[in-house]
Amino acid sequence: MNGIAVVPVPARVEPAPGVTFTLPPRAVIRSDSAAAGEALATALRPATGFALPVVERHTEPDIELRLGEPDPALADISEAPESGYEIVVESGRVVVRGRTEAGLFHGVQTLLQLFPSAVDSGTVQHGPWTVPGGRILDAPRYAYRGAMLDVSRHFFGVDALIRLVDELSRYKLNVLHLHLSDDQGWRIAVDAWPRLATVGGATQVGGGAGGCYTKAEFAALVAHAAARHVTIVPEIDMPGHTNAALSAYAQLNADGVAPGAYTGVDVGFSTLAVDREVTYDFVRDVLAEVTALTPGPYLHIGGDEAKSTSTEDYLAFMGRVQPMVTALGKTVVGWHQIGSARREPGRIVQYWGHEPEPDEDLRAALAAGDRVLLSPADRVYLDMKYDAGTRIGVDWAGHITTRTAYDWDPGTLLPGRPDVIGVEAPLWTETVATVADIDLLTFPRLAAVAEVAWSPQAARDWTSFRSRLAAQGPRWTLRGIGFHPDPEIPWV
Ligand code: TNX
Repeated sequence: MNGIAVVPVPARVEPAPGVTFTLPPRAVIRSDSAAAGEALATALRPATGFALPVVERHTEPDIELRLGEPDPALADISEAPESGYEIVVESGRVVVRGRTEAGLFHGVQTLLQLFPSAVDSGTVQHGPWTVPGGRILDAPRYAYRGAMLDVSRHFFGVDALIRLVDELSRYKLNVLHLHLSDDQGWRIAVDAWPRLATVGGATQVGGGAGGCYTKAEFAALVAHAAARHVTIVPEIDMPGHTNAALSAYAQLNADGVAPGAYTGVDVGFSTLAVDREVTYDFVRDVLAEVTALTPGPYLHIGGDEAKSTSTEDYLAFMGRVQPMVTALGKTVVGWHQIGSARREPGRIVQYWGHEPEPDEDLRAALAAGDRVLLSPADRVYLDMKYDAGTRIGVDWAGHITTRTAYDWDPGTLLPGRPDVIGVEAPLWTETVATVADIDLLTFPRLAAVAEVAWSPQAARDWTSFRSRLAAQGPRWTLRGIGFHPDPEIPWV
């Protein structure tokens, strides 16, 4: 296991020099979890061409996935040992142990990366399918490890989201936050307010067709993600960034007049009518229907760049809306601008600044003891260009190379030791119109963010990361991911 190319780097790796496991054509997988067993077999079958039956009982399985107590040393590695796993590779067999289904699933992802990269091919390849011997003990640094996709500025169908979820789960990311509403488009069907879908979802940046997820489509996405231990976090951005809703329902506007659709890229010009009671009926209905679609603990209410809402109105609005989220049994998440609004116990503020000094809203959040999700714009904003030559993207927070996205410590980013729950990399889509565009800006930087969020700070360094990342290149190519060939990485 010396020099294994796993991303994110495991907390502890103990190589057994000279030992190798080779997957035999008649290999049997015995698993305590049908889901984890199938995840492994489904990933291995196309390239190996082996049948790889998954069974509950077997006296001499080749690969064994066990639910139960892994090494207690996991508790020394991580504050979230329940999502951890142990892998032992001997010459005759491989055993993966996890205390939970999630832990076992993460172990399976590591095991897949221990096989030669040809294992990611969709067609039968030559083996031998060998795995280096040794032991891995691993668990996450942070419980929340995410990416965000803005499906409002440009709409992406469920297929594109499923493909993204699959990639997230390969790198042990466990949240996909969807920015479901903004000025340019409303993207989730709401039965009580049907014009959100038909009018609010009708277009996008540049004037193209737009779109809106039906409840059935969204439920299919949530189920696909749950099977990969990925939570969908829905965001309804309010009270600004709301032109799509305002264009669908005149009564949500202060002057009672619906504006036209918006297909540009400006921000800060729209606001819900904060002193109309119907606004709160609307918000309550929307949040209830979105809650019913998402089993996860979080509901994101946006709250950024409300430049057309007075401070007084903003505070009043957030003062009423946050308790609605709590009443629905969800944890409030908002961009860090909600920091100066009335504090809902346990809420999470998502930090997206890039200044050395915290701004007023963030200071208020930190002083109040809010939990913090880190999305520093100059580190993990996937819509920033890599360099001046990147064909899409923006640069208001600077250029972000893979190294910039990698070389920072979430533990020391903000002053005063706030309660950091994790890291999330947002992809805003003003300039992102196709799946190829998503790929270009997301890979390889997403893998860097995954390691920042998963691996202990002491286990990671740039030199090791760049060579391990290089080995992901052929895997992405085999999986049809068009990554940016960052010149700092020695791609193989
Ligand atoms: C700021 S980040 C925004 C988004 C834009 C993004 C473009 C945040 C909470 N708001 O509305 O899409 O910049 O980079």
